[in-house]
Amino acid sequence: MKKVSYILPALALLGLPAYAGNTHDHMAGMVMGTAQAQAHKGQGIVNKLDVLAGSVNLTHDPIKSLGWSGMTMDFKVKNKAILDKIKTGTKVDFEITKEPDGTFVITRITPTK
Ligand SMILES: [Cu+2]
Repeated sequence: MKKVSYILPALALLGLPAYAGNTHDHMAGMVMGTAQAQAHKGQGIVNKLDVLAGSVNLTHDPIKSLGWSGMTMDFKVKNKAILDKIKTGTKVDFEITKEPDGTFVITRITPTK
């Protein structure tokens, strides 16, 4: 059984570069598992904004409830109207929930006070 303990960390390391692009693929989501609409709170800076497409690129801080480290990534928003008061370069508080397809969408986003 000793070999297993060597192999698993090695696989984890090999897997990391594949996910480093712009998505967390979710072990963490599976562990959290239950509630489909659980909101996870995060903070970040808005790098890019596409109101028409309903997408926003954020550099977010670690999100503890998901076990995510901080990173830069794209999110879709649940409702485009919530981007009305958001501008590029703004520090924001946001909430994301997991969709049935496994992606995370922003359900709330507001400038950090
Ligand atoms: Cu991320």
